[in-house]
Amino acid sequence: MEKLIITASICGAEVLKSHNPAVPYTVEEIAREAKSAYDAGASIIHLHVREDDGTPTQSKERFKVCIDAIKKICPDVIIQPSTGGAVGMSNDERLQPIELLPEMATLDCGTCNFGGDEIFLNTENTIIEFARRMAEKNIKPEIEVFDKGMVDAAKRFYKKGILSAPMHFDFVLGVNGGMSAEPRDLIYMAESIPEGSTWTAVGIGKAQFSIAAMAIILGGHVRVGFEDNVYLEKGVLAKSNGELVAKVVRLAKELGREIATPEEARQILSIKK
Ligand code: KMH
Ligand code: ZN
Repeated sequence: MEKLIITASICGAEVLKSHNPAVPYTVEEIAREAKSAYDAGASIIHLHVREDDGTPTQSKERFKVCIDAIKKICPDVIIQPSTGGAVGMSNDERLQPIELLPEMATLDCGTCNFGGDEIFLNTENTIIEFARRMAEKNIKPEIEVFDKGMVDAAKRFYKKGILSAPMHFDFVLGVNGGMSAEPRDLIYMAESIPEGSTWTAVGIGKAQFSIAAMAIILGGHVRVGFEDNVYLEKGVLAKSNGELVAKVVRLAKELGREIATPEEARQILSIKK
């Protein structure tokens, strides 16, 4: 089986220090968390950034400072900025980090209820605009899907030439308003994508490590991190993103998957620098 790519979602836009004091806000904290994940075996950092007080921002300047700080201590890691940002941000706000020409960025492929009155809005025109802007800049999209219909949307965009092969999907399972995180859900998603595509999976909250184990067995890749889950095990907060990544590395070892380096991840994902 292919080596396992581990993505660390170190920060997110919604999770707070009140959920786990190790959630990073400042540039130094973000760099520290990226390094802990990288040292533990992550080859991709899925990156959101914050103001020092924890407010989520998509500011190009803030992204640049954070990316530079991460690159200084993890020179070969793949940085994947979010273009999802936080609920309620405008498209222009959300797109700012792609101006920095990262190797990858997320492309959210549909709208999702996040609970209460919160709607993570991604109209078809938004998705098309984001996909085109990324393609112009040769940025590999990680197609984030919260539901099966979003996989079908990506396939339609591919047929229209808006997305190109090989596509790389991120199945985000267990989001409030999205698909659940049962074994059958992951199998259904993995069997729904076009041949030749790659995929990673993330289980939100308590589904983090069951989804990780299933992804390892099924030949997919894994995302873990504070954006998605702050616990190492029931009732025990993780002290760092590195602890979450290290747990995936242990699972992979037990299940016979080797861990991909950033360079190997680039090859697996067909990322051309
Ligand atoms: N924070 C969510 C509204 C992404 O990074 O592309 C969107 C999100 C998805 O996290
Ligand atoms: Zn994100």
